Amino acid sequence: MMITAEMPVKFDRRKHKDNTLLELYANILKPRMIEEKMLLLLRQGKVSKWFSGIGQEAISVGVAYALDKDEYILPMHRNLGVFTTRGIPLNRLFSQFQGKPGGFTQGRDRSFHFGTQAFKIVGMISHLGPQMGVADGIALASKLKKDKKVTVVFTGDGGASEGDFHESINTAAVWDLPVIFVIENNGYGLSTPSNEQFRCKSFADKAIGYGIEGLSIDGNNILKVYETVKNLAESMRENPRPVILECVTFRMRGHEEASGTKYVPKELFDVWGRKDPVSTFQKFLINEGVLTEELVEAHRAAIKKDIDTGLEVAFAEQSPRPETQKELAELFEPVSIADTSNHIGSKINMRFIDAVSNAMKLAMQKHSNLVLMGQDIADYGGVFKITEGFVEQFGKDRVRNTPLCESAILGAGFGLSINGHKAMVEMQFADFVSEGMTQIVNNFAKSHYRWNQNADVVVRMPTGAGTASGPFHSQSNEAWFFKTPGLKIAYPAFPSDAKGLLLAAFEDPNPVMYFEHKALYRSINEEVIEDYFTIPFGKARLVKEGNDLTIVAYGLAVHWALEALGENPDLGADLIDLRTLAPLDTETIYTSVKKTGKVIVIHEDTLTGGIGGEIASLITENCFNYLDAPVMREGSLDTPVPMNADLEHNFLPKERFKEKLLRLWNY
Ligand SMILES: Cc1ncc(C[n+]2csc(CCOP(=O)(O)OP(=O)(O)O)c2C)c(N)n1
Repeated sequence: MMITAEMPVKFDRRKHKDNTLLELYANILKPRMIEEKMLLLLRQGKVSKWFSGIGQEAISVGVAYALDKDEYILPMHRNLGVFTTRGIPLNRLFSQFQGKPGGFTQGRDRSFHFGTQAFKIVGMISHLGPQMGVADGIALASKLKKDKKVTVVFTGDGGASEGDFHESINTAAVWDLPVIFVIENNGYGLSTPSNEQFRCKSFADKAIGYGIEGLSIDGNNILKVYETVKNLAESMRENPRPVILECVTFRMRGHEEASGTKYVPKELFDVWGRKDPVSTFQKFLINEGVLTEELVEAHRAAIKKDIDTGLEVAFAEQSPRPETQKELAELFEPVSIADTSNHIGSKINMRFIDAVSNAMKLAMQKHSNLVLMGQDIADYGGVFKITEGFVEQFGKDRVRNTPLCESAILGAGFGLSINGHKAMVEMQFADFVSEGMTQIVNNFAKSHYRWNQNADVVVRMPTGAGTASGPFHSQSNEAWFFKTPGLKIAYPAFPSDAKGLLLAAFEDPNPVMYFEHKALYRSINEEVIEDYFTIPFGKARLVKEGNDLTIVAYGLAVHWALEALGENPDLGADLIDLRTLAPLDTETIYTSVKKTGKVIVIHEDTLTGGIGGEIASLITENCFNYLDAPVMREGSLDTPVPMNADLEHNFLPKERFKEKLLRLWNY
């Protein structure tokens, strides 16, 4: 049945006990009263920004009340009722709103942008839609653990236009994940009315396209929301599957308080005002004899006291004192990984690709909670055959073919991590990571700093040119991530390093971008320790030693440098293979430059904005007095990667590097 504005809110008591009804009432009254207080504080300049959920409380409260307390909820910016119904102490919420240390983000993020494992809430990032892929991962973890839990994620009718909506529901459908996708259809996305946002009559209709169940209910009727979610959850715990639940409601205030409501026809406020979820429920309960005017007053007085006490505590709190060291230290979860690369044990000859595959196999054996995800990685073994045979050994639950949904799958990696797993996401080609940038640079990279939640995800990135594959299968994009605080980046050049660094990446609870150059996969090999070993991040390798100059390189460029030095046997150079770009081993670079006085940085990435610029700048600032020549760098042409092999060769910096190297030597 289509829910329309004209339909009155019709409650049906069914068999609900008085106590349940009264608890629901107390729970829906609380966010309303908090919001009324916040609007007052906003006018007094004591709160900076407010996204109001007035008129929509039945959804937040009904959903949160229907779930078990240990089931994850991923709310949005109008879901105060989720936080209050989960029982978060108000002083902590108020501290959070004011950026005080007693909140959940130590002043690092605003209002509802926080999560808390203690209350099983995963707060939003501003980008809205990516939240839904994260819910997929949490639900996948539940399914793998067989803990019979459902996950609820919220989105608005505006957020539902984002690609993440499609990707995450599609993934949940294919994997039968127990996620309730709640769409709060409140008529507007900022100022954009529904008829400019979507064409469907009801969001429930979208479900058929995903092959799943979809329901549309009156979002202003708390009993309806509560019963629907309760019934769905009971059934989904036994029979895991996703469901779309549209809750039709209305946004009674502006997008946020400063933005006003001029664009909303006034009569809509009248119609929906009569359907107010708090007053209609209150009236119903009084008519049912469950609630009295006295009880209403008693509830109000108790909540008011709670609010006043909470505010007093929050206002009395000092603002966080900036401590630079602390800010930097809390970007990552602390970790210490041993260097066991000197491990004495048998070695076998491995190509680069064998080393990557071998490391993944050992990591899967060591970490029973590690889940591999990627396109075609299961029975097919991946396009490079790195996971060939993995399904037989580890099963399809842990070696998962994914639909073509980079963003949802990266989000799912984060969700798995939130719910106790480790994840590896393979980009089929590093180029395709652009489809999932938000998850990496906004979710993975920022969550530990924001609310102390690590993203235990390794993103494998088959990268680079040299295979005449053209602009979309050849790019170097490590610099996209290098400039984002909160990510670690490995980029090995040799099979041993590939293995030791990948195993370290899986031990590290922080997000790691792991670049593996496709042209190295089958072109180089060496003796590699057969057993498990790790190489800690942030330690470069001196591949060659000499006094004339320093070459700083990583990935395929290390091999170009070796080739150039082979052609010039009289040139004595320190060749530094960075091995990891973040953290960057500046100490090894500076020590060498101070010795040689001349340095060139070479990378395959295009020159402008490449990592070489940053390294050159660091060297200039820190080694200026030791330099006998300008700091030089070389990279690919500032164009897309061309397909034709001759054009590609010209694009790549190898020949220009060789010339520049000699110029520097003779400087
Ligand atoms: C990716 C992205 N684009 C734009 C915005 C700006 N923005 C914030 S909320 C919003 C409207 C969201 O509408 P809806 O999902 O319906 O939720 P509602 O605010 O109505 O609850 C917009 C456009 C954003 N936060 N993220």
